[in-house]
Amino acid sequence: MARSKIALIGAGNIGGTLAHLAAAKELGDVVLFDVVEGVPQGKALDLAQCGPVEGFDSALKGTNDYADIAGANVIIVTAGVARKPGMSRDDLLGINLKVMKAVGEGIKANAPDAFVICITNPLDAMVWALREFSGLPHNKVVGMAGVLDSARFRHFLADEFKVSVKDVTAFVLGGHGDTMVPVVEYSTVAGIPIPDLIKMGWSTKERIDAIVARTRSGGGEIVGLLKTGSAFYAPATSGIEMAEAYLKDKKRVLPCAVNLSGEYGVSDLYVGVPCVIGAGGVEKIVEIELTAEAKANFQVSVDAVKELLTACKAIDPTL
Ligand code: TXD
Repeated sequence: MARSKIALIGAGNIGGTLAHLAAAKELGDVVLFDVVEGVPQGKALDLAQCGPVEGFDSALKGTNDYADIAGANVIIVTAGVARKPGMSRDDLLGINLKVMKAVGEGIKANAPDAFVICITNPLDAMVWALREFSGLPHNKVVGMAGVLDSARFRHFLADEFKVSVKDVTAFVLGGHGDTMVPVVEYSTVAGIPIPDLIKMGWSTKERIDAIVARTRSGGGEIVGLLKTGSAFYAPATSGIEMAEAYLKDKKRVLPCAVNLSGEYGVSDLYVGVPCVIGAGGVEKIVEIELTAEAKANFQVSVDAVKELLTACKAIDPTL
């Protein structure tokens, strides 16, 4: 059977890490695309030279030509500009919208059958715009944010409870970052919901609230430390988890930015909710009954995404 092909649009910090992870896990052959000449070629060659040491046979190619993404099974998009300190995700809107147009057209012309994962910020607006520009079916275009936000939440919770990260599950909804909605009632340690753990004296409501706040600003905390860019290891590994779910038809239940058509009372908007990812792309959207508090927070998130889409439409009237 032929190997799968994974095209990575954007060969920056996340793109390079994605390429390494995809090759090391032998998910398929990797094409690294960027508009900057030399960078994708250099990174691909450097990473290919990891092969003999790490023992992978995935082929890696760097390119500046969209024709090279033809036949890709999965495309992960990180192209654009990353946040600098003091810059909000929304400042990125104008610049990255133009990038999504170029990328969407490149995908439409060369790899319309791919499963597309968008990572570029502001995520919920960019994945929507990328879907519009590419014209692909909604179930084949998703955004990565929830896997990362819940990984951050799980890391902090495992640290708080002094248990393995493996036993911590987290349920998050809504937009990326500031407006994400962690649902503590559905977040557990080995099936025990957080409110029960608080009753058991494992933590306090105040400490959990502080963890929620730290998770929401988790991206900003890293930007503040790095100063020259934003997080890339955990965002890349989160994108790979989604790609793997599709390529291996794993039917993983993952929080992803997906297009809603009436679920949670929302239509024609990409926002983060749990969904089943398998060979059919987004195979099912998981709709749970929310507490009044979660519902109100989710609405804040939805309104923030709507505002971004209005801004996108003002910048590009073809949308
Ligand atoms: O959870 C999430 N979704 C995120 C999102 C978590 C962390 C970072 N997130 C966002 O991902 C971040 O705000 C950025 O918008 C993207 C990519 O972050 P990365 O850290 O990889 O940024 P880099 O290193 O600046 O890489 C971006 C690359 C760079 O090599 C540019 O030359 C290239 O994108 N670029 C393009 N490639 C292709 N086509 C076009 N038009 C283009 N423009 C720039």
